[in-house]
Amino acid sequence: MSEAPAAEPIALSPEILATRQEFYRRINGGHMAPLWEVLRGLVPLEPNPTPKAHIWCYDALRPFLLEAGALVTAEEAERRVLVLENPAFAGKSRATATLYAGIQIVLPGEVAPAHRHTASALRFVLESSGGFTAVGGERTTMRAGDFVITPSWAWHDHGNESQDPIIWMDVLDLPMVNFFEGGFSENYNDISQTIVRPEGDSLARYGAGLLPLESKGPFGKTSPIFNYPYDRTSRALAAVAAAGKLDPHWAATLRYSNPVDGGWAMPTIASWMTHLPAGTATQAIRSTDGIVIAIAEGRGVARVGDTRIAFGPRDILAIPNWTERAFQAETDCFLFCCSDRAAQEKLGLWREERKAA
Ligand code: 1HN
Repeated sequence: MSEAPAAEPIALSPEILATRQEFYRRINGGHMAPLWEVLRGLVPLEPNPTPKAHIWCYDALRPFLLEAGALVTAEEAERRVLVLENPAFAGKSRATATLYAGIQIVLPGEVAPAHRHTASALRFVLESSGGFTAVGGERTTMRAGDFVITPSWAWHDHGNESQDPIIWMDVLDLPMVNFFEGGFSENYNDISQTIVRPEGDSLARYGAGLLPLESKGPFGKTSPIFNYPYDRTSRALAAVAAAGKLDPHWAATLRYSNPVDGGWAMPTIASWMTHLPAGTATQAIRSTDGIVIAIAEGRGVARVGDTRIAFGPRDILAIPNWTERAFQAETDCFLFCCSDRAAQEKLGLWREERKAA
């Protein structure tokens, strides 16, 4: 990227500087400030990302999650989650500049009580032998690798009637919602919501390449499919990769789409899955969105800016906006990815730059 030549700094006398400082002090008393002192920070030549590239290794994180399971019940905690805090945002509950991420555990027999909020949530299931979530009156069993959506303002509660803990990654658009100060939330009048449709109803109506004649979904701007099962996703991607040429920057990638309008599955958060067959690699690319990746399967190495990061199954990666990323797969890799691209595209902000080999 070519940089505009910086304006020559003008040498100013101490008298002029003092006069200006004194002026700034006086206008500051009237709650005003000189734009010319802050202009470059407000309008950078290009993004200067705040988040750091980071990996949360599942093997290191999992014992803490089980420890939390012994310390507090899901019901008492409301949501028993370890928040994944980007090192650049300590105490701010952010994995990237715009996305919250956490790891949630529901133990056998537990319920995470029903509530709803304006923030949209997604779940990517890391470990399960059959816990469930209920969304808008329908239950879905959550299996490892499933991508599950909780639309804005939809009632949702989680439960686990299996013999083993269920563990998943939550990603919410909370930093965006809270930037707009558009946060509302409400508790349901019972621990679990009333179920009004049989399991699988949404997938049958909206997820079979067919649509009801009246094809407006029940969830407004969010996809009416609220569980995109991993068996379908991984089979589709394996077929795409087997069919031939991989994209140099994206390998085999398919995005999760809203069947009603063909757009992203969620209004603010874009989501896709990338498959790199064993031994393949992608070339560097950067884009203005900040990305959270959960490794569904496989081992490999990510390069994020100048950092090399070895990853394995169920690890979580934060990729800062406008930072080069490239991946090498040692074994067959399936990467679940989500970012603020959906929101950025609506605002006309999203850009990408693909590096030549
Ligand atoms: C929430 O409602 C869930 O429903 C998980 O599982 C994480 C983090 C912040 C605010 C609400 C859930 C959350 C959350």
